[in-house]
Amino acid sequence: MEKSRIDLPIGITLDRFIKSNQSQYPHAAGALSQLLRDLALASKVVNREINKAGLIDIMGYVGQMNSAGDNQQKLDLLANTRFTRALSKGGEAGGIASEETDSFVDLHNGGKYIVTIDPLDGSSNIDVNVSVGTIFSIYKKQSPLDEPLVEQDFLQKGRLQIAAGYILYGSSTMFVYSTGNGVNGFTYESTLGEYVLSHPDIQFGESCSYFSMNEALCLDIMDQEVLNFISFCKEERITARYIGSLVADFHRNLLKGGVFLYPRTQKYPNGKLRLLFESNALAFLAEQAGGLAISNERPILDIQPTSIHETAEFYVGT
Ligand code: AFP
Repeated sequence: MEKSRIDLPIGITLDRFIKSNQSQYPHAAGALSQLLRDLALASKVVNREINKAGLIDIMGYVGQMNSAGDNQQKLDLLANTRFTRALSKGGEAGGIASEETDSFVDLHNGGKYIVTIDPLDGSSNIDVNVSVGTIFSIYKKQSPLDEPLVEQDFLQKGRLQIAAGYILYGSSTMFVYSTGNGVNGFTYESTLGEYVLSHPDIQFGESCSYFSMNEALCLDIMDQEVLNFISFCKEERITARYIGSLVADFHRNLLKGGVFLYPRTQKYPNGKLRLLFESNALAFLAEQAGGLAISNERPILDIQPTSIHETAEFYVGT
């Protein structure tokens, strides 16, 4: 059955929005809602840490113990710890696969959802105060709930995502997500400590204002069609914009209209970006926002993953 899009006022908090969404499903027990709230909560903690990043060297924190007795960690590891902790304490995620770890974690709680997450994407940009992001996907566990998680539980087509989203830590911090019922964006209001709806029902602009790729790769690109497309963009005087932080590049293109490319190259013959941690979530949002996401000439959401850290070429946008 087609789910109707709910009409809620700008400024409503993420919590209330999630609750109203849930009320559309009379049989929902609230597990997905709680999971989304856990992700939002962890993102607020990560946001606080990222905002302190410039002070870390000045304050001499690196390599020292903090007041809680923990060793200070690199921010991407810290983000991984924060999200993992929030999800395991929340109790709704049965397991997590993170870009930061080799294998998945079974939380042994019988939870019916699993989460794949890139806790801090674009982290090489942190030192220079450029936007970074968190990317997440939520799936239903495929194996019986009373059995331990198996790798196969994570190797699901992107099409099976129940929800997906990202947090952009930029000039403002945003939580953008979809449960398959349109894409909504919430901006963090730090004095309230709340995300509030600022970008309801986001749709890709019809015109392509930007193309985004690392042009230094041009000599290594393996597909002539991609080179032809880049030439076409230049002939059409489409503006090039590339941050090197996938969430930030995707977000700009989503709001303004544009295309992001990470093609196959000599160095990355299968593309660089990870299917489970980066591309699938953004592809889900792109399709929900009226855009396209393809890899190897087919929708990326239809790829059957064969390993957790698998990569794929990625073209997404208007
Ligand atoms: P880092 O997390 O190592 O900074 O990588 C970021 C990223 O995964 C993605 O956010 C960018 O779009 C892409 O890599 C940039 O890759 P290039 O440096 O090869 O352009």
